[in-house]
Amino acid sequence: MGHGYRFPMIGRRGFIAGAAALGALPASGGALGALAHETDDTVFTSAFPQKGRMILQRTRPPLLETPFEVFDQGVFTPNDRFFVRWHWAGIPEQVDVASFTLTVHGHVDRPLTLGLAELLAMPRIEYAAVNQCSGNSRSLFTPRVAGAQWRHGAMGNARWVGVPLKAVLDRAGVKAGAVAIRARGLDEPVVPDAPAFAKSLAIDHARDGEVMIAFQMNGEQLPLLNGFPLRLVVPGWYSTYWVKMLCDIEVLASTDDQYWTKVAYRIPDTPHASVTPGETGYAQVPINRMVPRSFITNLVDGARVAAGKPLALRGLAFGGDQGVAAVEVSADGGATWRRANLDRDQGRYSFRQWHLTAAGPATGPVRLMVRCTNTAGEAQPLEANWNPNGFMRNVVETTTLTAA
Ligand SMILES: Nc1nc2c(c(=O)[nH]1)N[C@H]1C(S)=C(S)[C@@H](COP(=O)(O)O)O[C@H]1N2
Ligand SMILES: [Mo]
Repeated sequence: MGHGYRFPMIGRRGFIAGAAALGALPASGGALGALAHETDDTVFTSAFPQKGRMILQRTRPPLLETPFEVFDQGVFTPNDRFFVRWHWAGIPEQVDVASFTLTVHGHVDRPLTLGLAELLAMPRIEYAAVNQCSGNSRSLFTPRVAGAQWRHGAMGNARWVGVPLKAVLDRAGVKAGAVAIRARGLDEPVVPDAPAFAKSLAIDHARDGEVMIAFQMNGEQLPLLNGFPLRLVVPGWYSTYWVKMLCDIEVLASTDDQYWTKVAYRIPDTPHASVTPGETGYAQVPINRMVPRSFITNLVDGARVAAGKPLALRGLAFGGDQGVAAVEVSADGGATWRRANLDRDQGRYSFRQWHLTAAGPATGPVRLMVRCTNTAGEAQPLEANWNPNGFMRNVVETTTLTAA
């Protein structure tokens, strides 16, 4: 509290980045695409405001993926390499911080309109949390499914600072009988009569004291494309709920029947949200909490390593909506596992780095598997899940090397 956080890069005129690039064409790509997590036809771009070199998935609306090598560089994902995903292309190119407001209305005693200065004056909370798209790693689904063909880079970890959503709801006074809040941002559909992106959370979840209205990411203001000036952070839950450019919170007295909650982002109500391709008639529920995942980050598929020499491995893991209890590595297809060393604990919702020196591999192909178990005892499955939206991949990943 009282640290005098300001928006250092903006004045009264608001956001000042090369915002024209929002509509720009991708920079020429491919040239540096030699890392095995990216293929020869991967297109890179550095043309988006406040973003460094990213994998271009789509230009309008922008879908930018974090190149995998970034995950080997630290436990936090730098803001300028953090992935970007929007549903509609109607994204403001700048936001005027002096006139921006957040409105809280609906089933409340006192509808509110808060300016940024008022929010910045409220008591703050801070924690690290992974923001991961429901469709992260979708390109690995077999059979292939429609949607952005993300590799593993539709995720990132940041330290978030903001105010608890609960504190703002308390100021408005939630009335008895409220069942949910629905959040939306400044972005707008570009198709007539299409539904603006909005997501709802159950009222108890919204008031758990952890769900945050964030204004700081890794010690800086949010990049425009990550939701400047405010976004919801819903730790442990998929990022579809992490509404960016948050400007409107409606307290609902009945369940949300709008498209983005009622129809979109639903998963089969089955173990691992998994069904058989072609299967129909199964029950569905809104996507919700994340599940554990882990990655080797210092070696990618196709890397050559020295036979007979100890092999230094390191990577990232996260527990979903729980902390990381263990990370294990197998070099024999899952028959035996060795426990990795866990690096510093940055909190339950954060990435956790791990490292392990594996025995020198014999000459030939080496298949390394990595598995995370979270503090609730939930481990990554050995078999990949499948669903028609390509959501919630969390199978134990395998990295194939050649020892020579
Ligand atoms: N206002 C708004 N917020 C949004 C979205 C959107 O389209 N509009 N997309 C959601 C989805 S599906 C994802 S994956 C995350 C991506 O967050 P990021 O762009 O900061 O990485 O934003 C979420 N919040
Ligand atoms: Mo997403």
